[in-house]
Amino acid sequence: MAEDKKVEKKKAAVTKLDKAKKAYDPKEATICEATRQMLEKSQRDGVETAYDRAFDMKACPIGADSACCKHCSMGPCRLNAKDPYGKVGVCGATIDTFQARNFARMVAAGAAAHTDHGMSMLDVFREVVKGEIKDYKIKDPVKLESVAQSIGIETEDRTVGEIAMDLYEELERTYTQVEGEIPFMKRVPEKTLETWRKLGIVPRGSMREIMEMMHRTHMGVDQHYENIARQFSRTALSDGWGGSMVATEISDILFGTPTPVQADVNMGCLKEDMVNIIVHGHEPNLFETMLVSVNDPALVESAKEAGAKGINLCGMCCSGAEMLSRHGIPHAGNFMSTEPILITGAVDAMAVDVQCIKQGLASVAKCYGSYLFTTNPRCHIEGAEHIEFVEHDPKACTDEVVVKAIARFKNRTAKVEIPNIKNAGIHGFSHEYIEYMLGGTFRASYWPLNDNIINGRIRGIAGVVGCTNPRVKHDWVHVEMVKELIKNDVLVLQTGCSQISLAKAGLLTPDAAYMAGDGLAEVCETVGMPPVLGLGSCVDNSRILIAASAVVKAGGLGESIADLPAAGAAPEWMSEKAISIGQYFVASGVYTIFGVTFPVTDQTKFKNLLFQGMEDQGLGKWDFAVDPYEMAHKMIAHIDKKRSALGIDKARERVLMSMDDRRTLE
Ligand code: MSK
Repeated sequence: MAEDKKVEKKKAAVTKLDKAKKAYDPKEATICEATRQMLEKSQRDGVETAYDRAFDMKACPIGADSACCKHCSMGPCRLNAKDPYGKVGVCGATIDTFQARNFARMVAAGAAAHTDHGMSMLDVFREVVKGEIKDYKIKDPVKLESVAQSIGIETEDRTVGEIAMDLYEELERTYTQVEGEIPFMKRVPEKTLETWRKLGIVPRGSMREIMEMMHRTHMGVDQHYENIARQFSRTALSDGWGGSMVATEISDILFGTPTPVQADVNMGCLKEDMVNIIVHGHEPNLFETMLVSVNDPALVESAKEAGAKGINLCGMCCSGAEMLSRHGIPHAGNFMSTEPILITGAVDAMAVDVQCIKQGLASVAKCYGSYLFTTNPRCHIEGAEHIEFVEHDPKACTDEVVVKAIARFKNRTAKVEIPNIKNAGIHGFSHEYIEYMLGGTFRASYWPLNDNIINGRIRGIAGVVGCTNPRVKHDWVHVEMVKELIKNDVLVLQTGCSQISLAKAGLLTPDAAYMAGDGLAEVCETVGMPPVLGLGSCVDNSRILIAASAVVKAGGLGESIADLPAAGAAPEWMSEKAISIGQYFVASGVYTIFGVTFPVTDQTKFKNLLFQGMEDQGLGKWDFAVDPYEMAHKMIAHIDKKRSALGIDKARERVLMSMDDRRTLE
């Protein structure tokens, strides 16, 4: 008992800020005004956040270079990044083996997170189709048909139920297939697939790929960095073209394919006089049911009886991005704002499911008397209350969260301070909507996009995605890099926390076209679209892959994804999922640049493989820079290199010919 008390005392010490210590400057930590305001308040209140911890604790330099190995108890071993080939591990493993194995395990963990998410969605879909889950239904039968057709399932004269069951059985192979190619390989451009077949990296089911990846990186198994790299490419592809793609497509079928919707982002979405509930995480089921609960007349009445004007529901991180895209639900902030929002004192309950949930939320929530509820059996947090979310009776969980949030509202003691900042924007672009927006209902096509790339109005396409990270100025790298890209006529597609960074900076509105170069601005003004298109959550990077395939198939820009004038970036990444995403972009043929830090040792064969060798094999390649302008210009240089290879490096204006002109031609 005395021991328990000691532990509790220690815990309190680490969550309460030592005001005597030199603190970081919130103005230097973020460009998000709302987050800054809350960080200043956290310092006044003596509450510690990830910003304090990042300031206090330097990243481990050996780990940052990926120069350590703890795969067995003969070690852990560490090598010298300054002299990478001067030493080997106790077993004889070289620096290249160290790095390749570490990188591979990051890919495996990231891929596992996305594919497990996708598999959960598929489980829900199966139970809906069988009639066992009644709270959800197939909301988008048109998408159901088109996904089924894309992988060769017969749809004519068949019921929705029949198509759906076939689709379930087929997509289950995305996870369980022991040999042969997974279903969505049918969507990959032929030449890209040919390259993968030649390299032996066409993915089987993700369970097999991830299992093999973990086996190969066990002590004493695969000790050739090139062979390990082939398997981590295959594992990453089983995520992007497998697990993540299933998550996106099934979520669209069940909950609706996003179409553009105007919505607000930022902490000003909280309302002092209402019961505020935040949903944070990744799987849309919890949030979809929470939406039902907060609109339940009995619960709304109960909130009013407690003195509130009603119940206010907001999203954060990728759960938030899903609901922002599908329903226009306000989004309160990205990953590095999840602790700061609790400092408002206005959050009555935060319900979380999986991924990117900081353990530190529990102590910050406790400081302000807010509830933090975990809901998923895979994610419990010490100090948070767990209310299990069960899809067969989903409202039981969400109703309980609402009831407790109402009780907290009634007994709020924390002083409330909500930053009065909201930013409107247009969200909810899908690859289907991009096709419709550019081509129209009767001639939906990617050709107008390709035509504008060929004629040079649009220089190229960039996918800017990923997290935020306290090791760099929050939101700043995303925003500056994207501004530089659009200024240079690069159309930007976004997902995840990056999309929210740009939405807060006002770039997800058609008006932002004024910041774009003349060519891109002309296209945006003609179509009425923003120069930055938000495609949803981090699993929705699969939408970018599908769009890239559609661009190849529309013609005129080469035969494989590697031929496209396109680039990818995660300027403030932090998670293993980001590494898996980066690797499936690279393996798909995309030049991909990361910021913050990159887990390799310089001047090693492994780094060279990632940064050049993969491109030589017909894939894309990795790159790294910290400065946002340098990152943007590296991407632009790659786009220009591809334009030149395609012979479209000189802008070609489309000439409208009169009959006289035509006669002259003849
Ligand atoms: S939530 S993985 S911080 S994008 Fe998808 Fe944001 Fe990165 Fe998590």
